[in-house]
Amino acid sequence: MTDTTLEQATAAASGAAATEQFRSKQRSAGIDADTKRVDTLVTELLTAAYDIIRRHKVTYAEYDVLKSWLIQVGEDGEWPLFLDVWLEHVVEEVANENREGSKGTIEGPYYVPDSPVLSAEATLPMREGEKGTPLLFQGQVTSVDGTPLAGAKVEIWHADSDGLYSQFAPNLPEWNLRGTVVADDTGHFRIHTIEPAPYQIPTDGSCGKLIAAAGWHAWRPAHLHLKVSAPGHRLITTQLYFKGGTHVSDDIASAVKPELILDPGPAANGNGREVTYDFVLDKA
Ligand code: MBD
Ligand code: FE
Repeated sequence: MTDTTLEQATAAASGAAATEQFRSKQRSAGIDADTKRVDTLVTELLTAAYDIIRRHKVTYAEYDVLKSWLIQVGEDGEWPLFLDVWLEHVVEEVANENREGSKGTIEGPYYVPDSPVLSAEATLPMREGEKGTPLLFQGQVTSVDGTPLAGAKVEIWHADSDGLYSQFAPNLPEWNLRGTVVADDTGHFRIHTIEPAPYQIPTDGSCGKLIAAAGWHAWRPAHLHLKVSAPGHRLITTQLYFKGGTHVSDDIASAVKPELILDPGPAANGNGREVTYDFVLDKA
């Protein structure tokens, strides 16, 4: 941090951007309201809440704290952050329980579709002199039967070395550290980027307040986000982490799986690190 005139990242600004992004990409478009299912799910959720209130003798003072906190989450635009950090991992677990190919994990609030299309070997869009250890992330996309998936799409997005995501923090180029890499005719890709920093939940918003009030920590381990897809196959949304990185074993979003931890070695060209990770896609 050298320039104190720079606009600071705030919970409300990134929350507003995440809310807007979510509204434009909802998977629920066209879903039919099934009265019976709504009744079952909401009744069970409320029943669990009644049980907690009775067991812990929740007071009116505590009820009002909850009420004002919930109001504030909305005002801060932090519902996408809250839900993706504390609930999405179980939705993902259920959605992907019968996959045979690579493991997925949560998408989180900071995916933006339609990032710049790049060739099979490419450097992600980044600023001149982008800070961080250079990273070569390479691999192959195949089908569960081993067939290479020519032209598979590898969408990648990640934080910079300050833990900030383009389009959700101020003063970053629009597509910084985001791209859609098209694998070659053997399904291979080579992506040149920099290693992201761990991500800290904004401390100045309602999610940060909850974390402080509960005595938790606010960190996700450093991670790469990916969506990998090919015709006739199930798209996989995943994240990859770095062995030995801080908070790999206590991610606030509970999204780390052992299969998703990379162990990069020194880069062959002597500049930074490199790692190979292959994606196996289930048939659609
Ligand atoms: C992130 O970067 C993220 O990946 C998730 C899941 C939640 C908050 C911030
Ligand atoms: Fe993330």
